[in-house]
Amino acid sequence: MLLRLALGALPLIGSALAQTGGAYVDPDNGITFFGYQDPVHLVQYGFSFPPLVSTGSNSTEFIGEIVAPIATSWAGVSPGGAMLNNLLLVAWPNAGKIVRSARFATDYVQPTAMTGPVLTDLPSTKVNSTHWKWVYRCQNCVTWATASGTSSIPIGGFGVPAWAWSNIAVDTPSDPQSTFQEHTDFGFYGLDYSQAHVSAAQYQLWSTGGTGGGTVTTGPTSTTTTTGPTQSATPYDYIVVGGGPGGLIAADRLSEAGKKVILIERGGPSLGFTGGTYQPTWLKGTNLTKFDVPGLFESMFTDSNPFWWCKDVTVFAGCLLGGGTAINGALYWLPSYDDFSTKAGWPAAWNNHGPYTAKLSARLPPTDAPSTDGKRYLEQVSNITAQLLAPQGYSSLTINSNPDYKDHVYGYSAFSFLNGKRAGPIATYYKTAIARKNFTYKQYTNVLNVVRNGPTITGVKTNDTSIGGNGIIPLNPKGRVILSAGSYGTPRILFRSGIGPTDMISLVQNDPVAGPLLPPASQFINLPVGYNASDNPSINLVFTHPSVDAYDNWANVFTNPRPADAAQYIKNQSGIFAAASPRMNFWRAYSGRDGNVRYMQGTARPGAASVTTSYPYNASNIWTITVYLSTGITSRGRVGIDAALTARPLVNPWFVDPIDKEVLLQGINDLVAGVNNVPGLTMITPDNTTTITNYVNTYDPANLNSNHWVGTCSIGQVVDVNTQVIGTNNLFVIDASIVPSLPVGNPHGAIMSAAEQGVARVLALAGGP
Ligand code: 6FA
Ligand code: ABL
Repeated sequence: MLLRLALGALPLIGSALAQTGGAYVDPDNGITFFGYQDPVHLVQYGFSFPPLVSTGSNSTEFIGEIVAPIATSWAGVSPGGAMLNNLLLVAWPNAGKIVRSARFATDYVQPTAMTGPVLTDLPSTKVNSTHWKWVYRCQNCVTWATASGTSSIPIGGFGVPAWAWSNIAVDTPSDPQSTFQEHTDFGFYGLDYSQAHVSAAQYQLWSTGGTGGGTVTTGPTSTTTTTGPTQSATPYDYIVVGGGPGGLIAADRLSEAGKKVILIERGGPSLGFTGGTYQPTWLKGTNLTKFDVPGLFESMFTDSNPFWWCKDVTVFAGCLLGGGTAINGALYWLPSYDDFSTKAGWPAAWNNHGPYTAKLSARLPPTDAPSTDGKRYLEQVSNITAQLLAPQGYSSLTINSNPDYKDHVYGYSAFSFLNGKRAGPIATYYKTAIARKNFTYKQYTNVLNVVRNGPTITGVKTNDTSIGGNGIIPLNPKGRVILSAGSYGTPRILFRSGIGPTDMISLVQNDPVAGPLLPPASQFINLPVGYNASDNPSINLVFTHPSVDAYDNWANVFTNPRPADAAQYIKNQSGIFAAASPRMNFWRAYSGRDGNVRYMQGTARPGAASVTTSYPYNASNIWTITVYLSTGITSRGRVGIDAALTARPLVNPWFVDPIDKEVLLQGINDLVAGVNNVPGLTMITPDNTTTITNYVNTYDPANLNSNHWVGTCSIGQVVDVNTQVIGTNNLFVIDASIVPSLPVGNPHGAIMSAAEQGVARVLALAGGP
């Protein structure tokens, strides 16, 4: 029970602090707090003080709050910033109530009860299934006695409050003075306490239980991620599961049509305007998060705190508002005719994607010059790629102006960014949906299964048991559920609903939690969910060229960006940070010996994910071409779940058909044959100790993954022409999983066009709400 790792053991490191707090208004109680959200555990800590006075003595109290995801077993704060000789406030939930106390420690052992502070819980204190929240008034809390005199919160100046967190329950949860083990994590943030004061009238209102009227007037803003009050079991016309591109487009169009819609997303906010707060220090004071800034894309893979990845999917998948489009490279291609062709597996009725793609590009026009000043930056890689390709018969094109030309063409990388910021479906479709009164957005809520009576779905079961007591969100009569949980998430929900291959449903049956939620076996629906899975195999080739600025391999963009580039971006969202890493894309068609045409795609960017070479090389000149096999792939794999219900590939989809590999090898060999024609260009991975064939043959299969999974609920196999799950009356799928074959480019453009078409068909289908 010793608290060896102690807050006080660390020096106060004010100026060196990575994080600073700011003002925010808690939407639940309308109180202006000054504080911080710990980005790892997502706990919000806030304080609000009465006015500072220039004559006489200051008030000795404040209002505070701790808002914690339910995984937090206990959390505490030290407004003074150290563990020893300081006011410590700790809280945890127990039986639906908050248990809390003021503590004090004179050594790094269990802090004991502190006499002096008077704690009063304010009315917005609560516990629900996703969060607990302690909002309190702490009187006689600003100055306290210590062995050597007194100590205080520095309410007129800069302070470094500390927080402590644990996922290990306290020993006696009902006892406010319970002992507990040392915190499992702790941290500090900078807070200018001189700014953390509100008017006397506001303080009076809030400290006596009143709410509302809060404003943010000073300091950087942040928003709490608190969920609202407990939801009642309101029925909806449409329940959309998953806030990725498929779900956002579906939910927006359904709500636009006047339907009563709820969108349920398991993750939290992403872009600043959605409530996201995850920022590097250099963006403090702006409303821009890591997800907003295109130039932070490569840091998604190197962050020490990647809370956005779905932890129960074994490949990269984004579990936050926007799904993959909140964290992806945002390469954005308007679909080609082939992408929706019958040959690709689409029903003939889907071939004419034009009207739906037009709806998409009207909402979200692609750009190949995303910087707000219209200039292109860091273009050395584009120049060299052009020098490599032009002699091989490639022509330069604005790719999205000619979506059907994909043979021997290259062009600037195009993105789904707007105004120099990540946009995708979030800054467009979500933005319009959230403004509608008939649209409800529920975040941090995991849908476990659909609830059904044979072929008729009556609602969805969520992990939020505060809803109607059992977590079920019901449908209105004639209501419909749309699954948009992605190529891994949607199959898992189907398996857990008794829909899919027998072996997958058996795994669910064996699970002590999910098994009892299955319908009776007589109602199982056997469909090839998870089969026909496809992803582009991709191979990285790493080069050096003396003209290339590898941009420090993007290693410092989050923590320590080049100052001029950071300043330029903050000023007007222009410059290097206004684009993700890719600079150039190219395509070429090949005929395989089976008579099928397959396309190769290339993406060129500064930097490299890894270098394996026997050559000496200059790391500041490295750049990468990722070569993908695209349209025409014949290999397919299988996606499913394991006994832990973790979603994973069961059969890898790459190079199952040897002709896929032959064609990609041919493409790489052709590309590499031109390297010697470009002065100064050297390929370092692979180097001359291995052949291209050996390089490809020994490539780590995990690295072949290009994150473009489609097909696991393919149209015509799992869903019908209207995206309705075969054998059900009112269950639909609108996401990447219905796409039967990979489109020619990175897929989110084609997926969004498919979502536009899918939701139009659902709305047009008779029998709905
Ligand atoms: N596609 C492109 O076109 N261009 C790119 O540059 C590109 N890059 C990447 C990339 O760099 C990475 C790292 C990844 C992972 C993907 C990339 N993609 C790119 C692919 C593209 O993002 C995906 O194809 C696209 O986002 C798929 O869209 P879907 O709508 O089918 O699915 P998502 O996974 O995006 O969204 C599913 C949502 O459902 C998530 O928000 C998730 O949290 C939510 N969800 C899942 N299960 C749920 C449940 N049980 N309950 C509630 N919500 C759930
Ligand atoms: C995509 O479509 C791919 O899914 C991503 O894998 C790709 O990003 C982006 N677009 C941009 O081209 C790459 C990163 O550039 C690499 O640094 C990273 O190692 C890789 O994704 C991980 O799959």
